[in-house]
Amino acid sequence: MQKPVYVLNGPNLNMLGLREPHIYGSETLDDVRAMVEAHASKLGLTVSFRQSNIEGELVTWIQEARAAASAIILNAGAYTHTSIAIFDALSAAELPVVEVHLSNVYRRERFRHRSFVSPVALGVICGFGPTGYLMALDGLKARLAASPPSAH
Ligand code: DHK
Repeated sequence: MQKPVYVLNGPNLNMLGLREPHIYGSETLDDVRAMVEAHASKLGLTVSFRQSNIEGELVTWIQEARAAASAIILNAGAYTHTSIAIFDALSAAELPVVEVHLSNVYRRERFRHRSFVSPVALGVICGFGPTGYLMALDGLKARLAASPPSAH
């Protein structure tokens, strides 16, 4: 059986629905989780969907993913723009990574234009709201079918 796709969400994403809805939309993180789980099941994938406000916890989950996951979908929130620790963990994970952002970070402040995730990502999706997570699953499904993950 294929290992799950880890769908990891960083700081403040637990506030979705309440937080600046004109930027991040009105869906809650539970709504996003439900959409992701339903779409994954249509694709024949399983997911482990998580959120943390703590950088080190995200690093620990990425380390865990190396052996336990087939791929990672990561919205690292603001840590995207600051975290060398997350960059290092992703580099060591040796897994396909899709970077997702709800908003189009390139239409926003300059400090959001730099990403420590993009250089180690297979692909980047931003600006499509929660649909971006589903697009990431579609992309990974195609990639995993083309080159199944090797065991670590
Ligand atoms: C989410 C955040 O929390 C921000 O810090 C990022 C990202 C953008 C998003 O659009 O999902 O800059």
